[in-house]
Amino acid sequence: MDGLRKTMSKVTAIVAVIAALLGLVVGKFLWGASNPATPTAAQPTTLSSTDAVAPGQLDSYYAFLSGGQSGDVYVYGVPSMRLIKTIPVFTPDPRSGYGFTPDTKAMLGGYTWGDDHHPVMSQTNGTYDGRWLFVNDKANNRVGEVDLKTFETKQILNLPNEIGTHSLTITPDSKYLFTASEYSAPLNNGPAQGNYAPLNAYSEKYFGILSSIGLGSDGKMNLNWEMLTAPYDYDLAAAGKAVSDGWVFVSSYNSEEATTDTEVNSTKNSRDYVLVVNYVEAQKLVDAGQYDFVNNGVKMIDPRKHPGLAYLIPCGKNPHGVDVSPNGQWVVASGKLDPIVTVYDFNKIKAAIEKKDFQGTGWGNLPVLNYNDVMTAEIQVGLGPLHTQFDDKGYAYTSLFVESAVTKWQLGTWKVVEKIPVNYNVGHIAVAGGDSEHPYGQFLIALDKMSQNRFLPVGPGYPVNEQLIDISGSSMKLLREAPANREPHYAVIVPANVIKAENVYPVGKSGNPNAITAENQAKVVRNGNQVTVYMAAIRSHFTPDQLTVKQGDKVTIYLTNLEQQPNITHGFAVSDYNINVAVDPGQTKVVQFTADKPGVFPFYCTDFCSALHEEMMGYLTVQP
Ligand code: RUQ
Ligand code: CUA
Ligand code: CA
Repeated sequence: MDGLRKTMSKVTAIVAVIAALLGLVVGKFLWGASNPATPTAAQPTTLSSTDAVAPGQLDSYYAFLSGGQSGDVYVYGVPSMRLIKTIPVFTPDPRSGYGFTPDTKAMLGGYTWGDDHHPVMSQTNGTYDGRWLFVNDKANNRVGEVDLKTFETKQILNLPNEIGTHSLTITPDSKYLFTASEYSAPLNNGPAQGNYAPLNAYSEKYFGILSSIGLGSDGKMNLNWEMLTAPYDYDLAAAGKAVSDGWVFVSSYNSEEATTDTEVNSTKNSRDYVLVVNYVEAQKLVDAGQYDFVNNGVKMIDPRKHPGLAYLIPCGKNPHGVDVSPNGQWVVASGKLDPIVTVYDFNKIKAAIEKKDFQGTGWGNLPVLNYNDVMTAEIQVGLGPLHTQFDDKGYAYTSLFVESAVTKWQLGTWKVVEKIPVNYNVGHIAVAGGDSEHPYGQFLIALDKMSQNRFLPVGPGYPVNEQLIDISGSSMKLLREAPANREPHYAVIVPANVIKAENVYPVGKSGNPNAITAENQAKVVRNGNQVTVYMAAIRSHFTPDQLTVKQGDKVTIYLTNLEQQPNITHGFAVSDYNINVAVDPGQTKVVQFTADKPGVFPFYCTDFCSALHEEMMGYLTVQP
């Protein structure tokens, strides 16, 4: 036995040597190189409730979930509910180096978290097109944009006058995004301006803000204008579509203008309002230079001075979501404190505006439409309705927070057809394509704010629960569920073939002037105490792999991963210097630091890239 074992280990050793030699002869590129066939996305199929995605099979849909207080976007495969990727948007991410490199740090602007609520995807002709994903940050009043070719954050736009950027919606042509403030603030709010107004001046000096963001054909966001609104608290916004294209609808729950004990004081009125804004007219005004003033560099519109821009529609007490049906005709507001959703007919809204059929005026003399003239149905959906989504078969689905259920009802007949319990306290629900003019239906994810007896106990901080419901048949079926950390808030779900993800960054095509395209371009450039390194990473070494600098030198490393084989990411960490980045194939990233600690510091690859991954290292020598 012993003899056999020795012979076997000798054979193993010889095989290893041959393999190593082969690797050297063919080149260093061979290490760890296996080249699995490029995966192709599965086409959407109709699944029965028992269908699962077997190991080795691909999902048929992507779900993009806003990561709530994590400031990230989570990417799930549907129907497996497997988490495939976490995309950092508003929060630094040590795994990738996002927020640590100078460019991404500048993009984050000093903030180290965000509160993402509402993801929206770019659309073409009212259909999701898979180019970009946008998400709002309620905490720090920003909108982040993810490039869906690379699944990386490409832009963060600050909204200077908005406080509590909560809603986010996109027009069917992707020309505009709209967001509204959940909270109100005095103009010129903020420490830099020193303009302050006490809370007892709330009604006169505080304003809500509706922001219009223009989107270029290259996907670049620009802040077009901001509109003053009543100092209410705005929840969701929904851009019109088809017949209601050109309008945006915003729900507001604090028409009481409560500033203390809001829980009680904002629920005194029996009705609140949906704000209706004609954004085409507002844009024309701004294009003609007829905006009212500039605040923090933003063109501001005061709708009190321009009749025809904004209207108020009474709605149920403390509404939550407002949603527009795929054909654009039905505007649905959820009561939250009323067990009903209210359906308005946009054609009636338009007719009332044209006929000036108003029941009176509200904030700033804005016309208030006559509820009974524009309302088409009040549907008894159940307790605590929050959000409504639409499928491809003429049904709507409303989440019931208090009742912990999803109600299915029919457009046109306004009949409730079915209800399914969820676990529990559901916030948003997302139907595949449910925000667009062309929903895909088939799947609904209930984003439950809480879970009870669903997962192994993990201490007093409970996971939330994402539940996948099959809505393709005549009755809803719970397929599976996935716990998550606090708190995915809302989701966009699209068929897998809508997304055209890149496999690698093509070397030489990045347009980055600091990228190199071959190892022999690697170099170190010194200019006084500035040391600039153009470094290459390719299996399984860095070039150069010895860096000698003087204590106090400012070091900038442009690190290009020269790999063109998918999947081969290299990391770059420097011991004791608190530095790590991950560089994907063909990508160039910047590492910048002051060499303030003398000594010898290994740098090494942090991404397990090959059999010689550990050998992929070098030395930074800092001379005292
Ligand atoms: S909205 S959970 Cu205020 Cu996203 Cu409803
Ligand atoms: Cu490169 Cu590990
Ligand atoms: Ca209220």
